[in-house]
Amino acid sequence: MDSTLDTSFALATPLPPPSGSGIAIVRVSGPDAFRIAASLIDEPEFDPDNMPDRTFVLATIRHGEIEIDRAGILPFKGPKSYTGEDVVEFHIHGGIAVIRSIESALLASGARQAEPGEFTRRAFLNGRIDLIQAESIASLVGAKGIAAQREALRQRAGSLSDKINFVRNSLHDILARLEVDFDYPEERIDSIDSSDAVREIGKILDILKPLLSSFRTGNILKGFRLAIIGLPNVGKSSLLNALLMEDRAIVASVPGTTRDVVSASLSFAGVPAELLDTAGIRALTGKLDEVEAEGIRRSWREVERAHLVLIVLETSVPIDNETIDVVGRTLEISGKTGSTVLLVCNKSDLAPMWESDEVCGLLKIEKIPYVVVSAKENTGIENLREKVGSLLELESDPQDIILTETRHQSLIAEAVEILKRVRDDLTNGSPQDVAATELWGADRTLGKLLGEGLGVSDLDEIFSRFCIGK
Ligand SMILES: Nc1nc2c(ncn2[C@@H]2O[C@H](COP(=O)(O)OP(=O)(O)OP(=O)(O)O)[C@@H](O)[C@H]2O)c(=O)[nH]1
Ligand SMILES: [Mg+2]
Repeated sequence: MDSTLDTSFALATPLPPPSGSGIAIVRVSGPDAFRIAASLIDEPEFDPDNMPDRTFVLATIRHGEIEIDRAGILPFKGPKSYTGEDVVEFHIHGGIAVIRSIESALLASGARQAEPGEFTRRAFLNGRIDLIQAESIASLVGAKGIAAQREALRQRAGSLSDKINFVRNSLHDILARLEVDFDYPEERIDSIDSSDAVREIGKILDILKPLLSSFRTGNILKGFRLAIIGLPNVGKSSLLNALLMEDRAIVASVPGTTRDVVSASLSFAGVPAELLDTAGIRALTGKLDEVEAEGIRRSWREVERAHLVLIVLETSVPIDNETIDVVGRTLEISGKTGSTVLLVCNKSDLAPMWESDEVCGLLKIEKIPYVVVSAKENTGIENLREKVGSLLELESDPQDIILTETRHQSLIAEAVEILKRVRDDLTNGSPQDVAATELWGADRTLGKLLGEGLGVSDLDEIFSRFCIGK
């Protein structure tokens, strides 16, 4: 996209179904937006300079001899518009013929079809918003649950940008004092010695490191996978049904009922989740038929893909080696994938053979979280839901900032690496001018988060994930 911006347009609402939709909105932005709109508006006269900004007017839209629609026109005068330029929205009837004819009229009047995300890109290029805020708009549009929506709105308001600016200001402060030192070694008034610099860098790391670890939650907020696993007949399918409050999976008293993965959607604290009920796991020996063996392989595959694994245990029968093996192997996998494991002691309505708080000891594992439920009697299910929410930190403190973008995570990780290196080098007596050069590198890396120093192809990549008309 050319940064000397021309005038472009796009349908800002989805293409309507064959039966049409109530309205469709076509947005036009750029230096000629008002002139082009005026040329298409038959009556009343469209004169944004002499009417209050953002006033909705009903007008007849005509291109040459052809009447296109009787529609609402909403002008936004730049620079106080979404893109920072003059913008006109045509709120037209949502029929495909109406949409196509206004698009042809706009093309014929000299506007160009906008690319995906172009309006937000214009807002960024015109300095209305920084790049983090621009990306938050794509996240908001793509949010599938209220948690992701809330976080996108916070970042749109500048929560993460403010934090990055704060960190960069602290860096500039250290740099100014380091540079005084080596530019004017005789004037030691405002200078900093290496141990002070090390301490100040430590404070910056204390801000950036928790931000980095919040990325795990940020990823989960977009939606997570929850696998339910365990030995046959422990009540996995019953648990799925209890969580869903519907009779989704077949439950039967014969072991080996579930043979394939059964998936269902559910939301936890505003976060969409995919629940996966799996085939009961038993040792893959010659006794198993081909179908059950394949089912078990699929169960393990779900454990590998899950963000959270619920291991269902049956407290009404003694713990056996097979149970210990399933728990051990799950923990081994979760250690590699970084998933969370929760033990679910089921069938609490039956006389227990063992106390639930002994479970980790009996399983010969370190203490890990557990809940006690009866899937059949529907007890403990609310507690289980709450436990899932707290383990995955779904209900974050409104003050916390959560990283949601891989781009942000990798730039911050890069800055953290540089800062750690500078801190260690200064501690080991390395010269301050070398440290200053490195710190400027960290500053540039953080600047990229806000969009500084990025090329056209970087921006192309970032905005390509936006939808047309945004
Ligand atoms: N008493 C009691 N019985 C339960 C409970 N949960 C499940 N059951 C029973 O245990 C049996 C097996 O339940 P399922 O939900 O099919 O167990 P599963 O783990 O999915 O079994 P597979 O699919 O064969 O691996 C059924 O007879 C259920 O009614 C519970 O909380 N209490
Ligand atoms: Mg089952």
